[in-house]
Order: sequence, then C-alpha cells, then structure tokens
Amino acid sequence: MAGRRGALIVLEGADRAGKSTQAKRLVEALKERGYKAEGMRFPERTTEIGKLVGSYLEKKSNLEDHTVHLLFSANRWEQVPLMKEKLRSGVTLVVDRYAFSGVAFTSSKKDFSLHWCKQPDIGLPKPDLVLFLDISPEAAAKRGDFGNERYETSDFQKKVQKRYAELMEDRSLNWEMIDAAQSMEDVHSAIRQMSEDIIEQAKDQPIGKLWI
Ligand code: ADP
Ligand code: FDM
Ligand code: MG
Repeated sequence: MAGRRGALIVLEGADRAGKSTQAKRLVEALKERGYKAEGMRFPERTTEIGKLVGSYLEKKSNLEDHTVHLLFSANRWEQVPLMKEKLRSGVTLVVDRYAFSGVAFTSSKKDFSLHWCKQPDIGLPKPDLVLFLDISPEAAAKRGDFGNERYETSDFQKKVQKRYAELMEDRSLNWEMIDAAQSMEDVHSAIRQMSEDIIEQAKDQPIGKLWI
C-alpha cells in the first residue's frame, strides 16, 4: 500500500552493551525478512560537524562543553532531511545512539541540567522504539577494557547510567529494556521481535516529534 513509512528504531545503552553489534545484526535480519532497513549512527563522524565531534572524542581537540553539546545535536539535525526521506520511502532506520546519548552524557557533566540538555534536540524525528541495552559495569568490563576516548571512565559511565534511568521515566516514549548480558543470539531475537512488531504498528502513523 502506498504511504507506508518505515520505523525509527534507536539503540541506547552503556559502553560495550552491544549496541553496534546488535544494530548491524538487526538491519541484516530485517532485510533477510524482506523489510527495507538501513543503519545509522550518532555521532555521524564523516560530516564537517561530525569531524569536529570525532576529534573531540579522540581528545585531539578541546571544545567548550556547551559548544560540543550543540555540535552533537547539530550532527543529528543535519541528518533529519535524509532520515525523513528514508522513513517516508518505507525504510526502517536502525540508529546506534541518538538524542538520549546526547542528554545522558552532557548532563553528567558538572552544572548541566537534564532540562537544558534536551532543548536543542526537541522536535527531532521521534523514535517509534528505543531499545535500552542494559548491562552492569561488571559484565561490560568482561567484554574488554575501556578505549582511550573521552568519557570512557567508570566514574563518568556511572553518572551516565543514572541519567539514562531518568530519561526512561518519560512514558511518552516507547522504551524497552533488554537484558544485554544475555548471549548475542538471545539479545538479537528479543530486539528483532520487538522491531518487527513496531514496524507493523508505525507504518500508518505520522512521524512524531521528540519531546513535544
Ligand atoms: P557498544 O556499541 O554498545 O559499545 P559493541 O557492539 O561494540 O558495544 O560490543 C562491545 C564488545 O562486546 C564487542 O567485542 C562485542 O563483540 C562484544 N559483545 C557484544 N554483545 C555481546 C554479548 N551479548 N555477549 C558477549 N559479548 C558481546
Ligand atoms: N555521545 C554521543 C555524546 O556525548 N553525545 C551525543 O549526542 C552522542 C550521540 O560519544 F561516548 C558520546 C557517547 C560516546 C561517544 O561513542 C560515541 P561510540 O563508541 O561511537 O558510540
Ligand atoms: Mg558502539
């Protein structure tokens, strides 16, 4: 039927929870099942803004905290025309991190409120489903050490987890908590089923606006 749109599915969660692994597998599985599906990630480090953010994360440059927050948000907004075009043409987008990462990370810095951090992302395409891959710091540690990027310390990640928990209290969003300590296969089956259900539910609905 004409006019059926794809779903916007976001993966969030702590470092090494399995977001990138699962995003890739989900796209492949959806395609095998005959859905149109594509992956995206934030930050999208290949654009001009994304290069500034990438260099900041790699600690090759320093940026003022408000400034980098706005750049992360701008890095999402610059993809919005493309996201809407894809969704409207029936492509389901599987997104590795989104505005929730933006808010959880910046609001873990000193003197940043959740309220302030949300403002620049208000009105972005609203995810139909946000899959939160839940893992304890101990279980994540078994998957390897932190890398060398900014924010990759256990103190900071603990603060981020608390901020995610606050964001998940917002019932206007469709959060699903997944036990990410399960095997890759079990996590995959769970999120594939939820994703197929949401694709069916979202297909005749307009694209929503985040936090409006
Ligand atoms: P994230 O993108 O959330 O940081 P990754 O997908 O990069 O996480 O996974 C981090 C590491 O953990 C990778 O080495 C990956 O192979 C491994 N991994 C991912 N999911 C699982 C799982 N369910 N069980 C065990 N190891 C996993
Ligand atoms: N991050 C990511 C932010 O601080 N703000 C954002 O808006 C987004 C999308 O960037 F530390 C942080 C979260 C993480 C880093 O790491 C991206 P990965 O490994 O590429 O997901
Ligand atoms: Mg990743």
